[in-house]
Amino acid sequence: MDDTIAAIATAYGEGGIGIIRVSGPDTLAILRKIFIPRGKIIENRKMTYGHIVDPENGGMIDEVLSVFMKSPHTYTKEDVAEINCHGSMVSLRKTLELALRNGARLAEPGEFTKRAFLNGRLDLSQAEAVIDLIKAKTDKSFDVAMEQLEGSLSAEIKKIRAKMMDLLVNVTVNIDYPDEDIEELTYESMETQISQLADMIETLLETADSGRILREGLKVAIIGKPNVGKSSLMNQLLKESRAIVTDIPGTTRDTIEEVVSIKNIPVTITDTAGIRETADKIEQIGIEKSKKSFNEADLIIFVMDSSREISAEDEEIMDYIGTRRCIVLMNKIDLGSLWTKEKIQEKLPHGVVLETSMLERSGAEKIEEEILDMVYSGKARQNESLFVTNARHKDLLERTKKSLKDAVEMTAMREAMDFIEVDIKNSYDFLGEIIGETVSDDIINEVFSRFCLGK
Ligand SMILES: Nc1nc2c(ncn2[C@@H]2O[C@H](COP(=O)(O)OP(=O)(O)OP(=O)(O)O)[C@@H](O)[C@H]2O)c(=O)[nH]1
Ligand SMILES: [Mg+2]
Repeated sequence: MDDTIAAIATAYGEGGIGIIRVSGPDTLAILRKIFIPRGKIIENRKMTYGHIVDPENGGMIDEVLSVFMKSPHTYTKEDVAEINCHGSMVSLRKTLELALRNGARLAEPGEFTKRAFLNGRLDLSQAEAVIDLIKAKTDKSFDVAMEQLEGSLSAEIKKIRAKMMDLLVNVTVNIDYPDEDIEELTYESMETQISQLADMIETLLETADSGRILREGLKVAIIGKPNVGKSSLMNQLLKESRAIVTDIPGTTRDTIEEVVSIKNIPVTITDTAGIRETADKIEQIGIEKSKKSFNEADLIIFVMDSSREISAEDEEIMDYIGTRRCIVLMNKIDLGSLWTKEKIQEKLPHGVVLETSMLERSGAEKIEEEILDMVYSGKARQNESLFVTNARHKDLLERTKKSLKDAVEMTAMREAMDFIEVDIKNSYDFLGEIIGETVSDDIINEVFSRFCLGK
């Protein structure tokens, strides 16, 4: 980290401005070489007007505003400069090249944030929140990432670890100095303490399913026979006329995927080709794709035409759904119903059955409510903002839980304290990995490789 890195920090493409970011010990020296301020001086933390000029030939590249920020109170805790160029890829590319020719190296993806982590400004879970923040698709996803960046998850993990450490110290003292005049640690007391720790981990884990969806989005596949109203539903959820709707069965032949925010949850909706036996080659391929979307979905919306008798195709689709999470829509309810909720519920006991009419635009609100309920199922509440969103964190919490469970069992069986101590120590280390205190370089590199350039 003794070198200086540079990158384009803004999104590629045209914009009002575009920013080149530089970080490292040579930042000021590089800035002095390539930037000529109007007032001749570059002051700390002061936005300065001037020009980017090639020192080799005096050629002017762009008219910019530039700021130099002295360490340690910067994003990376190093010296940082940000050059606000015109938002043209030509200017940005040339200014970056100039910085590179005058002492900087091109930053790797996520390297600025990695430096912030390695220099101790953020812990690992906070650094991971930065990428979630950038990629957040809805207000709620953004809030959850922001909360993590502010350190709410870290604080919780640190609190649990501190309790573990107290217990570990107590266990060690009892093992090593059993004759000293110290308070004896009973198995009963140990069991209570370890169970409390396990409960705290469990509470965090309960937020993980909702957390994952807030971060990655909920995948919903709309399936059903031809002509039942799948595309009409798609359009209603998107609030625009995206998919073609006609009264000809087999209108949708390819899958159509769109992302929409439903009650602040990022949802990827896929409208699919109606499933039926057909000799049409194009339709057959479409139906194969429908099945693929079906397999990948977190939630199935099975649409049926309630004004018609149950057909073999409906039966087949219901068998296919089995115990998957699903919402069944008795659509075209405006035409009357030949089906009853009970009949469907018999086939799909896990399903939530709703009556809808896409023609009369009734039912979409109920579907949205149902999606909301599913996402915040369990104990995770909608207005809570501490969620475990990250698969890496979830996995480490699972492992912590397992170790604590083993420890409780051994305590119950009155095993030697040394053995129990090992399990508590392991749990302590697993939690340490979440915040990056006990983590290998490989994992650090893996985490930051997911970032975009310039962050
Ligand atoms: N009466 C009535 N008609 C509906 C309703 N929903 C959809 N329709 C009509 O049913 C026909 C088929 O609708 P689509 O949305 O294209 O059905 P689909 O399931 O996407 O059909 P395919 O793409 O062929 O599989 C259209 O004429 C719609 O206007 C409803 O709730 N009531
Ligand atoms: Mg369709």
